[in-house]
Amino acid sequence: MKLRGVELRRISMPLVRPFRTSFGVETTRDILLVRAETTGPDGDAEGWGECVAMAEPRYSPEYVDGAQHVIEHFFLPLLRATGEFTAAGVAPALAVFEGHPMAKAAVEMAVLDAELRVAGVSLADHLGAVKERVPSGVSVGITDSTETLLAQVAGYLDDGYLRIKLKIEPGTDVERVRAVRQCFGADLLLQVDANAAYSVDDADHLRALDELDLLLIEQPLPPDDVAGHAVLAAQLTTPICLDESITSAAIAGDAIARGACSIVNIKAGRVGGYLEAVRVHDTCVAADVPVWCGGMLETGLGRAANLALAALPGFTLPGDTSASARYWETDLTEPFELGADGHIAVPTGPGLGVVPLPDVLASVTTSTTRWFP
Ligand code: NPQ
Ligand code: MG
Repeated sequence: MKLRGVELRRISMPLVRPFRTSFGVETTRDILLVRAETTGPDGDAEGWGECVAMAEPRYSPEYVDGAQHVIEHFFLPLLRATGEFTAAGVAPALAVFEGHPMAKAAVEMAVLDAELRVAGVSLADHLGAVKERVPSGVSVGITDSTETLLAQVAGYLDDGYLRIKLKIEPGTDVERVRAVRQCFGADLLLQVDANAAYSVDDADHLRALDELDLLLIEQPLPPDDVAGHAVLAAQLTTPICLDESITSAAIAGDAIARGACSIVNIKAGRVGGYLEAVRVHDTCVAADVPVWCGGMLETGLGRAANLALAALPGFTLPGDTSASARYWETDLTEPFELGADGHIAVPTGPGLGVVPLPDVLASVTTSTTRWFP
């Protein structure tokens, strides 16, 4: 196929409640959408991509203005010069540029959506999904008090979420997690995410989490500290799961081989796209390492794609693939809802299987940049 044109659209979406992590608080998502208009022997199409980069470079070095800039000034000119290409060819073509996985992932997602719409194939089928519904977990932000945390967890369990993930930071960590465990009992599927807030010197402190029977502790140490995670893993009985550290299938294989993690969180944006995310999955499955699908507070577009990914066979733990209402009063697409069994249906239509609702899209758009012709 060839690109006919591209629209880069920025939208502003208020969260239903502020989301606080060890690295900061977010109340409104400023999101970059990519709409790719393609043409090929089987017809014209358009596809949507969502860039998961945050407004500020805190979770990773990427940020939304930077992502838009690198797409406009480097990625799209290169793809235009390439002429004919396929969705599978996007990542190899863009590999001449270092880094910027979230920006690359957004472009690949848009092109892949267009390609699959022409082919009449769902993203789930294309990626190798084996499930029609996936179990849903929820990520709970850091709160001002233990009481507020317990009330929020109770609300999410009431909604039907099957697994709770608590964001943690030094100072309140063990006490808050213990309170949740005591309040909701031994059967609650519970895990924590530190977003790199600790150092390997905190091993003795983090060992207090071992008696709380957690599914995993996610990314306790900085992204580059694979060696530190291996040291920590040897000192804790709680399994270590890596998020920020895992930037490719090769790095996932390396982290596993070094004993740095026994579970992997997969986010397509962090690894440069859904096609690389499948390769991360395959690497983990080959090493007998369970995976689950992370989340980046996506709109219904990214949510649809995450559900497709989470339906692959190696995703044996509930993901952060929450319902639209966890984050949005009004989602950009038809909302994803949690079934009575705590599962969400994987979209079945061609491509992502969803599109932005025109009225919602118009009302949240803050800028639109058209790219050639
Ligand atoms: C994580 N997500 O697993 C991330 C981090 C995260 C669902 O816990 C705005 C946009 C705020 C993306 C805060 C979840 C965010 C964000 C946290 C991602 O580490
Ligand atoms: Mg995380």
